[in-house]
Amino acid sequence: MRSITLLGAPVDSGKARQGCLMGPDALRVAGLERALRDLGHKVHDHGNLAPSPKTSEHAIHPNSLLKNLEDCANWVAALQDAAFEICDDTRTPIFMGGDHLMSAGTVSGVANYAQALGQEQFVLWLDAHTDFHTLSSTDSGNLHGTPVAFFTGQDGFKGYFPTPKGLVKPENICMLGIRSVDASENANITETAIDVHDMRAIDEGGIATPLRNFLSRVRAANGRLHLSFDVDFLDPSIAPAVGTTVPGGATFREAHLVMEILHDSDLVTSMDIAELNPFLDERGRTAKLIVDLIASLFGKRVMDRPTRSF
Ligand code: 5AB
Ligand code: MN
Ligand code: MN
Ligand code: MN
Repeated sequence: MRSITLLGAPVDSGKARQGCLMGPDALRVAGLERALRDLGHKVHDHGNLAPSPKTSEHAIHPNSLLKNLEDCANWVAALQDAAFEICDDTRTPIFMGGDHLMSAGTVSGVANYAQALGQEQFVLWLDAHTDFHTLSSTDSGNLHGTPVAFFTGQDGFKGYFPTPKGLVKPENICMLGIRSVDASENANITETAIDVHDMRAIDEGGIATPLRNFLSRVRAANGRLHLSFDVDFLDPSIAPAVGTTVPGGATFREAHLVMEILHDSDLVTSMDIAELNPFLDERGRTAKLIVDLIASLFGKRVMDRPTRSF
């Protein structure tokens, strides 16, 4: 049994297309709290967070394409403090997004907490995209494409975004599901030790092996593990409620398998659900699938026995 805290992060500033602000409520309506309680967990919903108040002055960035820079910075400020505050050894926070800009705040916040405990922070990044743009490299100006660069401490955020209070080492990050990487992101990310598994690799070798290898590293380091789940990790045929659909994503079973293995590992200490845009959903099916995947992560299984013990 776990104590789970839900926190809504209705971030909608990280891109032009609106709708992710309804994400937390769609997850509530789809029965997230109920599904977790039915599995025997204690759940407390903290409602939705708001961004930090606007300040009268903010810096203008030379990249004129950047969208909603000040709003994004205010969200990151609020989320990194809220994530740090909500962290607790006995509770597992689920941050309900919101677009993926949210993770610049949630991950730096949980990493700050890990640092306070003297533990290493690890991140499992499930996404079609690497989200490794800096404020200068993005050519869409959509800041939901920047969180990983932010929380790994890449240059160029200083003076525009708040200073990250916690950082994650690139070698502590594993990405699965990747299938859309911009040229500049590709050039920058290959310079780092981030462990990127694209869909080509997953097609050939399966999704379980790289995940298990990563989890062994987390366990060996006695690390804390944050799961950042971008809904576009999933194939758009099963999860249409995202703005940035990319064909060739994770299947229903691949996604459940990831969650089941994570559950058996008992290593996940916090998670994000990002990019759910209920305005684009079909009768709530994406929100319901996400609730079902979270239920797998928290112990729902086909038969009442672990498939493989860790
Ligand atoms: B998401 C793209 N690389 O920078 C860009 O959905 C897409 O949080 C970013 O992963 C996608 O605009 C951000 C083309
Ligand atoms: Mn993303
Ligand atoms: Mn994505
Ligand atoms: Mn997206």
